[in-house]
Amino acid sequence: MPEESNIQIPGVPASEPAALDEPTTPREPLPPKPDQQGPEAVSPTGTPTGAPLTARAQSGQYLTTAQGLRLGDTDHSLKAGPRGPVLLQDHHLREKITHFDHERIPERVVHARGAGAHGVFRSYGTAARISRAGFLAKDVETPVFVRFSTVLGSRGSADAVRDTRGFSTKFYTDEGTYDLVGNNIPVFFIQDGIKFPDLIHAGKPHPDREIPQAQSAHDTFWDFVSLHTEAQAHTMWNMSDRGIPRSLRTMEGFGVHTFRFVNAEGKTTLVKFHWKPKQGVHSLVWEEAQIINGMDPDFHRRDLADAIEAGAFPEWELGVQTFPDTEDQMFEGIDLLDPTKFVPEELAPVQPIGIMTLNANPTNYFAETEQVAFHPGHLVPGIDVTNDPLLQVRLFSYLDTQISRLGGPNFGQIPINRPQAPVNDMLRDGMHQQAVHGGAAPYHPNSLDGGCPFLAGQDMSAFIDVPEELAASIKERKNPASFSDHYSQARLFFRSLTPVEQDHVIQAYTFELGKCYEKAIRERQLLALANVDTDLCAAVAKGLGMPAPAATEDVADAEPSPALSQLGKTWPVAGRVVGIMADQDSDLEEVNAARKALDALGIVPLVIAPAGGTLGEEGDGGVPVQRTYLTARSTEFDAVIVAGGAMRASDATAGRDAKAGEPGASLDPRVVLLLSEAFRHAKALGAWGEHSATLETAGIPQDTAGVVAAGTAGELVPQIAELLANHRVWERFPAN
Ligand code: HDE
Repeated sequence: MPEESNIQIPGVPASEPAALDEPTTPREPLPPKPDQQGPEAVSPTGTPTGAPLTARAQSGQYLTTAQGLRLGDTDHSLKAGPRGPVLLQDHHLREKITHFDHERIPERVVHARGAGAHGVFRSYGTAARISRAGFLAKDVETPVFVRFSTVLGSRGSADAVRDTRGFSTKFYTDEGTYDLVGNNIPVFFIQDGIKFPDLIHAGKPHPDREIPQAQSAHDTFWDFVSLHTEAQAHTMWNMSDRGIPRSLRTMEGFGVHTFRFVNAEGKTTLVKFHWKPKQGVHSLVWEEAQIINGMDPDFHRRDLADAIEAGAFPEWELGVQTFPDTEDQMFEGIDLLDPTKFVPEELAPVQPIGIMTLNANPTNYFAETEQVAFHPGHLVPGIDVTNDPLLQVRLFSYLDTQISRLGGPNFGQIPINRPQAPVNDMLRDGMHQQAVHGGAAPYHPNSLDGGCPFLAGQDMSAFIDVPEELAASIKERKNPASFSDHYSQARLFFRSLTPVEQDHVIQAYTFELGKCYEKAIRERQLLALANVDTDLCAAVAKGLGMPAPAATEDVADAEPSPALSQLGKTWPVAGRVVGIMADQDSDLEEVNAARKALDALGIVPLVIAPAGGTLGEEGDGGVPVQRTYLTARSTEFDAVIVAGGAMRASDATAGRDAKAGEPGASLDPRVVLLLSEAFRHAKALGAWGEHSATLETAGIPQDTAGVVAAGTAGELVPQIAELLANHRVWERFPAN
């Protein structure tokens, strides 16, 4: 090595310091700078895995490129002079824009709009006799991630549309991930998966103008369901209140298909899954839903996240209906392999097997709710599929769709999709491979890697396909004869509803068909309704101004199933929202007493006042305002209490000096709107003391069901809570 180790630069005297020192002996790499550490390692449930943690995103000291290069400027592109063109050599600009250009991934072809949450499932052990699934043993706690969704709308569409809701649960069990990918409606539109593209093409917006968004009220949808009559049962559920849930927290969930439980002895039982919300099963009314979609398109998503953030963790009990795994797989005349049929609870009770609590919001929507990949074929030992032809096609579709949606076959390595059981597969390489697999022999059998990994037996928790004897048959494109009844369950559902709920169904069909331009489609759907129920058909036909056709099919009657009605029960009131309308004339002590009394019941009190800030002095005696006349709309509240004195319209409104209830008094039109909407939507309304006069002035009749006048806030709140337990004051509906 020359004595002078400085690099020589032509034209530069050797005595000048060299630009660089070439290291001659290896040295330890520099410790990473705080802002250069990798992203935080989290388990699929969002909890840190114990791997070295870094500070949260955006909190590192210096901004860097994706390669860890510290940046001195990210606000100006590199230009040839301040007014000159931008230079291609600006590597930071190119990285920043290129990454941005690719931030979006394809949305789901169906169920694009969703909301997710983390939680835990605790099993009761009641299913242990019929399933050997480890997570169903007594008192086992399994982390879960749930994604609720609408079906038809795009990712940016509104929440409260009339549609089926998806209810997908990922159980991160010790024996591998189990996905229960269900809906809030127990029957489906089609019996064979080959029809799914037809169904979805008909339901999605028209291909020419791409309207309407997230709705079934259009010609192509009703064209399909009226021609394809096996869809009538599911459509009937959509037209009922189930199509517009009040909250994701107040929805039931169903596995839809019949699945198979396998116990330790290999004995099989057929099961249908049910999620029963502890919060009750509640819906919106249609006018409310339409208002919400404009006022707050994120209504369901916000409600779920707010409840979890507030610690009001929603819970669902998981239950199963069980059926003997007989050769014909029929139960009480119902083909258990027909996904357009459900089994009434009166014939097969739902038996609870565990409880799920959602207790954490996602940290990052994209990483978790968007990238989560469900698949009905993600099974664990003890749970298997059946030959339901819809389920069989799903087993292909869900894996397939993730490859284009998540960009390759390694989507299982995305944090939210990572199993919490050890993974020891022989899948290799592919787009977005994250693992650095060691070893030489990713094949089986091998001798080079010691023969590893080995195959497990049933006693080592292996998934063993249930041996199933198949009847000798011919290969053909045909349905079994037992699939041919398309109307009896639509009839059973409609006739099991209370008159109020039936009225909603009539209104919904009339609305949806009223939006169809083609007369032939309306006529054909009326014909289908005639086969379901002649009164229903006549009422819808009347609304459409069309003649009611006669039934063409001889449809079997079934015993109504009262369990299908959402009415007539009482439910916990915790988590419901009550608006308290107050103003400068309110008795603030009473307002605070009402807030406290509601809070003690777990009800969320929101004070609505003319302007934001605080009523009275900030501090103990003051009342913080959560909503103003401008930001409030009746749809946010399950009940409304009037606690204000005047609530007069501002400027230039006649009678502004008169007290409410006095001649000449006039209320702010937004107050009138809020109260009259709440009244029309059958919500409980109340006032104490002289404030009843405000209700009167708003046109709310006093001695009406669900309109409560009390002496004090303390007397009023329990009465409002009692009404809330029924969800709405149904005897007042409709109130037009
Ligand atoms: Fe799905 N369905 N589906 N589906 N489905 C998808 O998978 C499909 C069906 C359901 O939150 C897709 O990952 C076919 C029934 C839910 O990520 C896709 C058929 C039920 C979700 C797909 C059905 C469902 C999906 C789109 C007929 C209720 C949202 C993106 C054979 C039991 C999952 C994706 C989530 C999503 C296909 C029928 C529920 C394309 C072919 C029946 C809750 O794979």
